[in-house]
Amino acid sequence: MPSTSSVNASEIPKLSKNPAVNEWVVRTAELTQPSSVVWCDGSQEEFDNIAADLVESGTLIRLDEELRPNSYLARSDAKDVARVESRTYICSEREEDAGPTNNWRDPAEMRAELEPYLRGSMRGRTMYVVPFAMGPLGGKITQYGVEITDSPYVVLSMALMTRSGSAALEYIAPDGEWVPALHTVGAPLIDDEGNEVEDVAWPCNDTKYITHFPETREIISYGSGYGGNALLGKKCFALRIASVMGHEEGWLAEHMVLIQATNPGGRKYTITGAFPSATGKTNLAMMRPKLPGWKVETIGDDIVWMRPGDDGRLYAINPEFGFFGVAPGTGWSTNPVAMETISKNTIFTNVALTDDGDVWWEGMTDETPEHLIDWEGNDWTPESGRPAAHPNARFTVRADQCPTLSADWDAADGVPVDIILFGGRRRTNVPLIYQSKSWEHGCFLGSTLGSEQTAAAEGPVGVLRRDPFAMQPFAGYHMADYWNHWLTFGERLGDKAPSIFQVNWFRRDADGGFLWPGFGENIRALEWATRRVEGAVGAVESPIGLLPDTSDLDTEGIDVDEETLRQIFDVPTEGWLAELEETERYYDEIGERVPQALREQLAQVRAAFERA
Ligand code: GTP
Ligand code: SPV
Ligand code: MN
Repeated sequence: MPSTSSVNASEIPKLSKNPAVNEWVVRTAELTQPSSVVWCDGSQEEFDNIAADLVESGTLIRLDEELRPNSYLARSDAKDVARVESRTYICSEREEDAGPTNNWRDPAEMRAELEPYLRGSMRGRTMYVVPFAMGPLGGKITQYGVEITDSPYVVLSMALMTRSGSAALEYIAPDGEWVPALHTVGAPLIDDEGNEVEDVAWPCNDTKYITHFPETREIISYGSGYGGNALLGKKCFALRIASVMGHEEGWLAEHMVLIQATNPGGRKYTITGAFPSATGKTNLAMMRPKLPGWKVETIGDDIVWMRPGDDGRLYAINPEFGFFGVAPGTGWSTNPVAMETISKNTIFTNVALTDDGDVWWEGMTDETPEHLIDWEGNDWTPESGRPAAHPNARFTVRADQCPTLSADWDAADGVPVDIILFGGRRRTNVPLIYQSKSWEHGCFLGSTLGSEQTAAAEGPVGVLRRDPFAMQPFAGYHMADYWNHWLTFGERLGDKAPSIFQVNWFRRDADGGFLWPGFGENIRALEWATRRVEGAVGAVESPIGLLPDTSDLDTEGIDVDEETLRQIFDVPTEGWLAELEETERYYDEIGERVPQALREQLAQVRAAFERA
């Protein structure tokens, strides 16, 4: 039974050294009217108690202890399965600062619009206060936040995904900076007339708001309990708010994977890669390289913060503490490291349940089980004609369970970057790998990144959309200013700038099959990139950039013949002229602020095709 009375403000503990944190907690409780307030300490005991309560209430199913120790399955509401970009807002003072890629609202108007939704939104529920750090505690690049949420599932997720609880709270100094992040599922257990409402396994609201206030560095999220809508340290803070911070302070917040690849000679390369949602970051982060003698170590799979160090190089950290990875397509043959990582202590959301109490999803094993309970809780057989797991089903797990985690992953001030990759899902046009001719040309490649849509957000799957730097849904300010910010690093870093490459693991043949085996074989493309960085191998000039001489690409032992290689590296003039026209239209949409340097790059590529 929910308590019908809301918490008394005078009874709320004030645990922060920072009075603004305490005041915000009290003010939020007065607004949302929960029945109790709990400050989370981040302990294992706290985690286990909340998980046990959620099992009892039916939100979590405890998986078989032998097959999947200390792990849980959650099934979301069928209308709450991914990020909702259509309901995501950047509320900057001036509309032009949000730019054409964001939904904009006036901050005062948005606050007024949200107020009636937030008022009483936590009635009958517990309000949890979760202090968290993005980055290693005490690190130079690290930022702090406090998420208030009425979702215990979110509390567990934050415990796995961030450094959270008392330890993080300690680092929020009395006058230190911190980001308030308010989250409610928008499903009070007591209605406006004071009547009790029955709880459901996955409370949420049909109305959703994911709002950001960049000037005041605030986040308010209403109505969803899923992923980036609700784990506010992730896309809301570490990308949308942090990108604004980085723009003002001279650093970069990026939707990137971060790995170290070591060659057989023992030389280690730090590689970051911007790939749109569900386009291979986790797979690259945990790659088991198929070339003999190579080793890949994991630092991050989704978000990277980078800033120039004292030695003039670009240093990168992963601000997160865990992985929220796409389950479908992750299997023993494609990504064994991920499979080991999620062998225990994992929360799965929207995957299928096996008859013996384990999880399953499309692509996990070669054989499909004969019977499952699907992600919506219904009986399922291979004849059902629908996927057993939702295409955006995910696992949530701490990074330190990853067997390939780098010893440097926690390095307070990060690791210096050698190579930056940009990659999308592209059936046509884009070769497996090519190098940019310069930093500016590399920024051009980033700005023109396109990808076929996935189930990670609303919209038609498979349709090509522009996703510059994989940041289309995540840049918290004007996209053209963001491009310009990238351009400024060329001068700042000079000859210490990382080398930039474009990659595409997803090119198809005429029958729609993938031309390139992908996954662990992608090391063959990376190997070429590292040899380019060493100056150990030449490249072939083309209108779009520096291509490998295909004889320099190691294809020994894989089923890629010369004709396939030709298709993988083909640069069709007609297809590219159409693409460039499309790019020009896209630049026009972004508007007058598009940096002249990028317009010039576009003109140069076009001129090169016309010359050819
Ligand atoms: P977010 O967490 O949404 O930001 O995405 P992500 O980029 O981390 O996505 P992830 O690595 O989980 O990729 C998801 C999908 O990409 C899965 O369906 C994989 O099977 C597929 N994938 C990853 N790498 C490759 C590859 O090299 N080739 C092919 N064909 N598919 C790949
Ligand atoms: C993405 O969509 O890029 C994700 C998943 O990484 S979410 O955290 O839900 O945004
Ligand atoms: Mn992502």
